[in-house]
Amino acid sequence: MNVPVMTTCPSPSWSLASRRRRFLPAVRCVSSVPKVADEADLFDLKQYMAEKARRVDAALDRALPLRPPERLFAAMRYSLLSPGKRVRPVLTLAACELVGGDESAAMPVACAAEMIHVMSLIHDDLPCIDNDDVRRGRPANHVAFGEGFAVLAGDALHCFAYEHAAAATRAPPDRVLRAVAELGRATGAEGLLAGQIMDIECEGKEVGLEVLEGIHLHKTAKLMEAAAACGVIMGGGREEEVERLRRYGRVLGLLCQVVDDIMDVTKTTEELGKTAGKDSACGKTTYPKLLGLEAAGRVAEELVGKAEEELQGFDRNRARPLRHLARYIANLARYN
Ligand code: GRG
Repeated sequence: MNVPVMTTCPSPSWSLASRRRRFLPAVRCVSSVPKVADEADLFDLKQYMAEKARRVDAALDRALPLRPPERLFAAMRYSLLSPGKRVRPVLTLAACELVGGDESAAMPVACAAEMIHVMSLIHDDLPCIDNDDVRRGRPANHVAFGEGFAVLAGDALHCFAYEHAAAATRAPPDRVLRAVAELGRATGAEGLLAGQIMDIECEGKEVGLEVLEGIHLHKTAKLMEAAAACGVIMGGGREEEVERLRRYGRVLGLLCQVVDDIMDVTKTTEELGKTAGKDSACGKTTYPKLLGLEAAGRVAEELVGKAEEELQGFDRNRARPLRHLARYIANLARYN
């Protein structure tokens, strides 16, 4: 399928997009229906996710008890403990276990990844950014606590993420230092923030597939890459394994976004827990808008295949959760 690459996006999109090309070939749309999960590889991913998410929730709750200044901590806890899928922390835990590490070694860093993610959701919903009133099925943080508190709760969560990763981890200090650096790089001006800037700069413009992919690789995939890489680091994995999981996280991040775009069209606000149809209402470029719903679905399937490729060579049993996680995300429409 020929996808027209239309206009460019102002700096820094092109330089970042071309840098990205070295790591991940542009998504191709395939006309064939890709393979389904191996029938013999049955695994209850839903139960695995629920169990891991339950442990992450408990760890987050312990990490951030209510204390003075109470309204600030209440605002932080409101969003942090709201019902999210916990994809990033589960990614960290599963990647740690993939290389033979223990869940406890990775839990504080896993929680830090979720804290950073939640901070970005709070800030993203603000009237000055994406202006959304609903998040995870509840009033957004600024609706519940006011704009000032939402900004500060996001900032406080962001700081606490690094504090918690550094102070609560019982693992060799070199691993902790590396993980903290990974998270910082993924979040900052060449990571998540760059993606948000690109998004703002492209608002109201027609963009092509390459620019769209550049936005998502930064806005969504960078933190997933870091979450997966951090799991391997905390589990004491080899360098090559860190890089493989980084690539897996990158593909998973893109997959999340393609699925998110599809669900924005196909799901209701109640099903999504956030405003449905917002992308098209705001004139945002999305995968379904550029490719059509069916081809966007095929892109998602192709990304599942790429994620599975990155797991080849690892212990098959230990790789199971991650193998199924990609398919779980592609199937989210059914799970919701
Ligand atoms: C202040 C450093 C700093 C960053 C903020 C606002 C912003 C910059 C970035 C926006 C990032 C953003 C909201 C990206 C979208 C990521 C995404 C796919 C969110 C949905 O993730 P899910 O599906 O949601 O994992 P749950 O609710 O399940 O966690």
